[in-house]
Amino acid sequence: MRKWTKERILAGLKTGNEVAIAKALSLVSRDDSSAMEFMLELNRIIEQLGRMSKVVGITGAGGVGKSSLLAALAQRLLKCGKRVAILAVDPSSPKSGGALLGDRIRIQHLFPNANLFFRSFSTRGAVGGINPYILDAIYVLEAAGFDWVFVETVGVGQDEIDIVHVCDVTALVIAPGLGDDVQFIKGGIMELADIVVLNKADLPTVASTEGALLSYSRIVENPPDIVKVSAVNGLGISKLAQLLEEKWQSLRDSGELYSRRRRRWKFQVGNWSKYFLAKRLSALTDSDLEELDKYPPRVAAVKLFEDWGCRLYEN
Ligand SMILES: Nc1nc2c(ncn2[C@@H]2O[C@H](COP(=O)(O)OP(=O)(O)O)[C@@H](O)[C@H]2O)c(=O)[nH]1
Ligand SMILES: [Mg+2]
Repeated sequence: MRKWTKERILAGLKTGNEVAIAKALSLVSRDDSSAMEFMLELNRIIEQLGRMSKVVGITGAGGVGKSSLLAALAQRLLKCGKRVAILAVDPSSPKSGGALLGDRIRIQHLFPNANLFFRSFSTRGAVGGINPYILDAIYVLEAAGFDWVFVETVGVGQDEIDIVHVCDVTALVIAPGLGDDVQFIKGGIMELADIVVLNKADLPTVASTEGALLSYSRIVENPPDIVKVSAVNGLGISKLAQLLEEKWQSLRDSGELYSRRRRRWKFQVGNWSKYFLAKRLSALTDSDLEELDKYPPRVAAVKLFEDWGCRLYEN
């Protein structure tokens, strides 16, 4: 068997080879300088081949049907000849332990399919909601030429907000029977989402959730588009696909896509910086700190930064 050299991985990525994608993902997840060189190669591919994926965040409470919806949506897009990648983010809390399994199971029937890629990520080790490696995974998938990259996150606190900084377009999924007020108002995501997807429209109880949603959207300054779907019977799925496409195109045409991507870049730089700082701090030993323990904590912290060659105050 031929060895998967860096050159072979890059060549495979250009053609969307599945093994090459998996190898590239494990390469970028290495916490060393080889990952950085590889990121630069990815950047070159993205620029040379003019690759740009439509990156869509799918968020919402556990059980609203995000994974089922993504399976239906992926099926629809694959039928139109599109290449689709799904990244499922697992908040790795014991409470939502089943979420990951559900994510994979709901997409399983669409495999094998060379145009579909699925990977789950843990948020463990992340500083703030989004694991920085997920950001690099999006890079890999973009270089691999996927038309659509979906990022599914279970809405737990900060994740919901952070997803907005990671994706081009964000859709909030809600469903009847999960406590309407909580779903709409929590964390202000309703104001941040581009599209609100009301799933499980096949259930009779959808009417009251729809009513609550409409009256809530009237009091929001920039109300999102609302689309009613059913992941189980397919109602509204093609309309949702169309809406996502239109939303993305209109963001690109207005230039907003580029400002969002700029914000995303800045967010990612910040996220990585926090990661590196946390890593460096946790590597400090008691003897490293010995010299500093005569100072009050804030002064000690400033001195620590000075030791690292970073002056926080002018004088
Ligand atoms: N009736 C109905 N049930 C659905 C629909 N979509 C998902 N479900 C069910 O809702 C449950 C949670 O779905 P899942 O996709 O795992 O939700 P997630 O946690 O948001 O990813 C499962 O039992 C699904 O079968 C739908 O459109 N209608
Ligand atoms: Mg799920």
